[in-house]
Amino acid sequence: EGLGEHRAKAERMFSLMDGFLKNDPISLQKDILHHVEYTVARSRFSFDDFEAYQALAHTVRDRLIERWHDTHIYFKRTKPKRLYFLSLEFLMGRSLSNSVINLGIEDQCAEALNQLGFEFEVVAEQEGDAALGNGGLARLSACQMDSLATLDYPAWGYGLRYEYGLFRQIIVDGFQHEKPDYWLNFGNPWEIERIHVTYEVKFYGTVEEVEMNGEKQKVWIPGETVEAVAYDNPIPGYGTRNTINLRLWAAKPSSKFDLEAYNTGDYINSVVNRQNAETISNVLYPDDRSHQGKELRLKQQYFFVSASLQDIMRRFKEEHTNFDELPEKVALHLNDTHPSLSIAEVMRMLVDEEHLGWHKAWDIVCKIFSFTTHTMVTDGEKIPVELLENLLPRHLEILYEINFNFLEEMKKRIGLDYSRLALLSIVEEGAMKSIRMANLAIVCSHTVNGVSKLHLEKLKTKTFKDFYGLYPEKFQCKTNGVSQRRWIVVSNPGLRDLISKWLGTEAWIRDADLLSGLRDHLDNADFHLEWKMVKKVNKMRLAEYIEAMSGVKVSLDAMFDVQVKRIHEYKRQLLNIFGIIHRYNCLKNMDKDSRRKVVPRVCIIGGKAAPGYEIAKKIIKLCHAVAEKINNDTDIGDLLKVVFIPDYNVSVAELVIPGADLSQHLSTAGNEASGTGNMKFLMNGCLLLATADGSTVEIIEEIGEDNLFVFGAKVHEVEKRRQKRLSNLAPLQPAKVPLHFARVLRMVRDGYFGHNDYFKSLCETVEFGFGNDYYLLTSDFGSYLEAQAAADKAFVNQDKWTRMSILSVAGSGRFSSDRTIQDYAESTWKISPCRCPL
Ligand code: B1N
Repeated sequence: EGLGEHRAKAERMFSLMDGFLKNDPISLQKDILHHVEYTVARSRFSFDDFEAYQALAHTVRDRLIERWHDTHIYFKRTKPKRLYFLSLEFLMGRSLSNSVINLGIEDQCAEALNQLGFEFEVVAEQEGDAALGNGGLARLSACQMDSLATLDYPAWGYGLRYEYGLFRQIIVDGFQHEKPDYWLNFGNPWEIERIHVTYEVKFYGTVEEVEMNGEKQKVWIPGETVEAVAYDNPIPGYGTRNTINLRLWAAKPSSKFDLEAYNTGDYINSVVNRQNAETISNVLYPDDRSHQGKELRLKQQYFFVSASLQDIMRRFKEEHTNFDELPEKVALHLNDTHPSLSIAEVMRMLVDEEHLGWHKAWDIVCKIFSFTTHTMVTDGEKIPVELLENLLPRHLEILYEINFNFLEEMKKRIGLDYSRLALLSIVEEGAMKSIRMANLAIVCSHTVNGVSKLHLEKLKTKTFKDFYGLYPEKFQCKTNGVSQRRWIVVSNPGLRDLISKWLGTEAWIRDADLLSGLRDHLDNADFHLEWKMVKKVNKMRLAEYIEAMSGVKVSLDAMFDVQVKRIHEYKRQLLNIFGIIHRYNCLKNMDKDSRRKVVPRVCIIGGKAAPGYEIAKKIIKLCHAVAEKINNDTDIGDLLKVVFIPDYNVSVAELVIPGADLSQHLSTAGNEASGTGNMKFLMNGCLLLATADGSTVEIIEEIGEDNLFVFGAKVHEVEKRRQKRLSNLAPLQPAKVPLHFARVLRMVRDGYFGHNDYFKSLCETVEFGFGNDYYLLTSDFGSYLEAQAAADKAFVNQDKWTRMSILSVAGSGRFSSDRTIQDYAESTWKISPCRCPL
C-alpha cells in the first residue's frame, strides 16, 4: 500500500518536473535566460560576459545536480564499498569548461551562447580559480577526483572550504607581494550549501573517567564547540552519468557557543567570540613544506577530520548495523599525513562512543586506512604534544596507547633494541616532545604508497627503512598521473581535435593508452604539418598573454622554454636563471655570422614563493632583474627574451603548457617525489629538459632517452658529490668551480643586474663556506648547458623535433590519473565501479 502511494507521488513529481533537463541549444538558451532573470537578477535584455558566465554556470549546475542525485540514489540502493579520499588541499581551478566537456554539451552550450550574442571562450574566462591548495599535491587530488568520477568509482572527496585560497602573487618592482585570495567574493555557483548537513566539532576541555555498566570508561568533556557546515561540489565523470561529490567543510559558530556569556549579559563580547569560530576554515596555509607547531593548523586538521568522519560514520550506520562490516564497506585514504589525526578520531569514536573495546576497534582501524606520502624528506610532519594536550586531550591519550601497544609488539619482534625502537616510535622524545604523523600513518595503514618508483625506492631504503623492514608488504608504488580531460581536452582543444582526427576516435579521452596509436602516423607529412600548426596557434595565444602581462613582445619563431612550478631551491630555478645569463654572455661574445645560426629563445618562468621563504623570493627578484637587463639590450633583440609570468595558477597553466616547446624540470635528483607538471607538458607535445628525478625516470623509460633532454647527477651520484663538495671545503678551492659558472655567479654577486646586497645571501647558497651548494648547481651546470645545447640543435631540425613531440604525446598514456586511480582501486582500496544507469 505505502509503496504504491509513494510511487504514485514520485510519478506525479516527475511529470511536474517535465522530465530531465534538455541539452539542445534552445533549451539551454531558455535556461540561461531564466537564470539571468531569476538567479543573477539582471534583465534578460542587458547582461554582460560575467553575468552570462553566472547564468550559464547555473544552467550547467542544474544538470550536474540531476546526475549527482541519480548517482547518489544509485549508490544508496546498491550499497557498494565506498572510498573516502581525505585531503586538506584541492586545486580545482575553473569548473565551467571541465563540466561542460564532461557532460558532453560543449557544442550545444557554445551555440546557445552564440545565439545570445556571446562567445563561449570569453564567457569561460570570467570564472576565477578555486585555489584551495598549494601545488602538485593539491592538483593531483583534483585530477584524481576527475578520474574517480569518470571510472564510476563510488567515491567521496572530503576537504576544507577555505575562504581565502592560495595567496595571489603581485609583482611590484620585481618583488613578490602576497594579496589575499578572497575567491568567494563574486559567489561560487559550483557549490551547494547544505545548511542541514552540519556537525559539531569539539576542542579543548578535559578527560574524565566514569563508571559505565560497572566498567571504567574515559570520556572527553570538551570546552569549545564549533559547527561544520557541508558545501557540496559535484564532480562529473566523462562519458558516464556518474557525478560524485567533493564535500568541503566551513566552520560556523555553534548555536551552543558561549551560552554562559549570553546569560551573564556580555552580549557584544560573546558575539565577537562566536565570530572567532569561523576563522578555523578561513585561510589555507601557503607553505607546501612546513607549517609545524601552529595551533590554527592543528585546529583545521581536526575540524576537517572530525566533521568528515561523523559524516562517514552516519552514512555507514544508515546502511549497516555491525561495525565488523566497516572494512568491507569503507576505505579511508590519507592524502599525505595532513589528515592522519583521523586514525585517533576513528579509535575514539569506536571506543568511547560505540563502546567496541580497544582491541576490536584497533583491528578494524588497521583494515580501513591507506596512506600516500608525497615527500622525500625524513623529517616529516610533527605535532607538539603540548599543543595536542591542550586542544585534543583525549586524542593524545589514544595516540599514547596506540604507541604503547605498537612498541610492545615491536619489543617482541625485534627485542629491546632501544635505539631502533626510538626511531620507530610514534612519539618523539626530546626537547620538543611530539607526535610523528608519518609513523602514525604507517603503523595504522594497511598500505603505504609512494608517488613514483624512485620515490618508493627511497621510502624503502632511506626515509622509512626501518618500517619497510617490518612491513615490506605495505609499501607500494602508485606513480602519479594527470587527467587528460583537464590537460588536453579542456586546455588544448586544437590538439584534442587533431588527436581524435588521426586516431579516428575520441575513446582516448577515457582510455589514454590509445594515444600510443599516434605512432602510426609518425612520419606522415600532413600529420606533421597539422601538429606544428596546433602548436603555433597555442604559441600565439601565449605570446598575446605574455605581452599583456609584461609588455614584452616575443617572436613566434623562438623556442618557448618554460619552467612553471612553486619556487624552491631544490627545484633549481636558479640553475635556469644562471643558464640564461650564460646564454646572454655567449650571445654578447658572438659575431654577426654566428648569431644568425642561433635559435632564438623565450625563457618563461613562473611560480609562487612561500611568503616566509626569503631565498625563494630572491630568486623571483633575480629573475626580474635579469629579464630587465636582457630584454632591454637592443643588441640582443629577439635572440633572447626573459619573461616572468605572475600569479601562476591552474588557469595560467592551462594557457602556458599547450604553448610551450620545451619545459624544464630541474630538481636535484632524489628531491622531487614525483612531479606532475612534467606529465602535463608531455601530454601537450612539449619536450622535456629534465633531471632523472621522480616520475621523469619513468617518462624516460616510456619514451626513451632520445626523446627528451636528460642531464645532471643521478640519484646515486648525488650523495657522493655532496661529500666531495664538503671535503673540498677546508682549503677553499675556487678553481674546482667551472669557469662558466664562476663567471655567472660573479656577475650576480658584483651587481651586474643591480641589487648586489640583496642577492648576496642568494649567491651564498651555492658558495663554499656558506650554503655549500647543497643542491649541486655547480656540478650539474656543465651537463645542464650540454642538454640546453642539444635542445637548440634538435629545434633546428623541425622534422626531428616534431617526431619527438609526437612521441611524447604518444607515450603519455601511462601518466593518466585514470591509470593511477584504477591501480589504487584494485590493489589498495578494493572498490569496484558502480555505474549509474542512464
Ligand atoms: O606532491 C606532488 C609531487 O608530484 C611532488 O613531487 C611533491 O613535491 C608534492 C605540505 C605538500 N609533497 N608535499 C607536498 C603540499 C602541501 C603541504 O601543505 C606538503 N606537496 C608535495 C604530488 O604527489
